[in-house]
Amino acid sequence: MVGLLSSLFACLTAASLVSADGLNARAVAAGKKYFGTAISTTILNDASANAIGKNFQDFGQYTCENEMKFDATEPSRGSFSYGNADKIVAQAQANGQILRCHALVWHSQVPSWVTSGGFNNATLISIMQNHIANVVGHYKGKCYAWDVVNEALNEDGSYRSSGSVWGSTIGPAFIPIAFAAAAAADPGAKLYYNDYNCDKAGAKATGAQNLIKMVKSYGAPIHGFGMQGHMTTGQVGSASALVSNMQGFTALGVEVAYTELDMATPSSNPNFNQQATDYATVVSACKQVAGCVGITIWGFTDRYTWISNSAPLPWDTNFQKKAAYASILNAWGSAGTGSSTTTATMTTTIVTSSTTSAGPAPSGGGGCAAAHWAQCGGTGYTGCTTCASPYTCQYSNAWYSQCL
Ligand code: 9MR
Repeated sequence: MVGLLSSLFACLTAASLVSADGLNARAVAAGKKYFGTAISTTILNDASANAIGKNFQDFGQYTCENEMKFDATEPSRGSFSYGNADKIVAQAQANGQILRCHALVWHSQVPSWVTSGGFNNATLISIMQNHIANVVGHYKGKCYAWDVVNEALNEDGSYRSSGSVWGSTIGPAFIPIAFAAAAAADPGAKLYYNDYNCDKAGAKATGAQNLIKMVKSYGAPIHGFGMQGHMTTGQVGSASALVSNMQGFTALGVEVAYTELDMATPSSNPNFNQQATDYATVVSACKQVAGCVGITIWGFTDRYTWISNSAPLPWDTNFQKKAAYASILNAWGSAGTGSSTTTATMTTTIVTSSTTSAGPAPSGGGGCAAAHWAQCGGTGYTGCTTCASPYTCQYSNAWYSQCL
């Protein structure tokens, strides 16, 4: 009888551990903040897809695929529209998922009233600042991070001008102006520059590092670099190349994240085993870099990928897990016995993280002073917890306190 009961107990224990396992649970067990996904109105309206997207064990973080972009949030001048994004934010908050908010200033998905308005430099700056103040203000306290500026570089690392109303009208100065505006609207959000083809060292990654230095030289805060990670199966190469590239950014004092990871392979002739290997390489690289805070995949099912004729995601078009799922899981490492506790704690802290009032005292090293705007506390943070005079360390959310 005792043997039967202990077997039953062992089964129940195993079952509860299994149910608490998943891509996000493993990422958190490996010391990361999240494993997440882009989510869209299309997903929310598809019950089968949404059931997968709502699973916190797999996805601890959401990025709106299109719903927070300029054309969605300010379709006509001064008229703001948040309905679709708000639905995604509400689902994230109900499930305890962190939000990466995307994207404030981008040359694409800008409404024609901006691109064809013939605005001069000063007017376009004020339009940009007003947009940022409104959108960031609307989501204040809810976004772990904002992609403030997206894809401002050419492939050779120079600043994009052609095809960008911002670059061609204002010049590269729009970038620090945008970061300063975002900081003013939500001092607690991590402010990111986000771009593609910056996964390995090269001209564009160097350009992104120069951009980060440039923003800092203007006195504006920048906290993170988003490597979008739109990759191609069979062309990812070694984890060590990805690691050393990330270290080039973290050496500048910013965190990094893979913000839009997918692994293209033709749906007519896919190589899912290589794809699984390549996903694992990216996970392994992020795992090796303390400043890599998490990974977001750009959707999770091949049914709704943005890439035509491709099967780049870990779930197939019928919502079945592909080889990539297990390889990502394994690359994070074992779930550990603490995984269910860890995720439950995260849920609680996320839901209550919208306050900007005084919160728990940040923990970390003493005997040093963080500069104005710098981080001074938060989960996993180990740097200075006091601020240079006259600034004080102000709690923003569970992951972030800042010298203000
Ligand atoms: O996935 C997005 C797709 O639905 C849109 O049609 C497209 C418009 O340009 O944007 C896609 O998302 C992009 C992201 O916002 C920025 N990096 C590149 C992504 C893929 O194009």
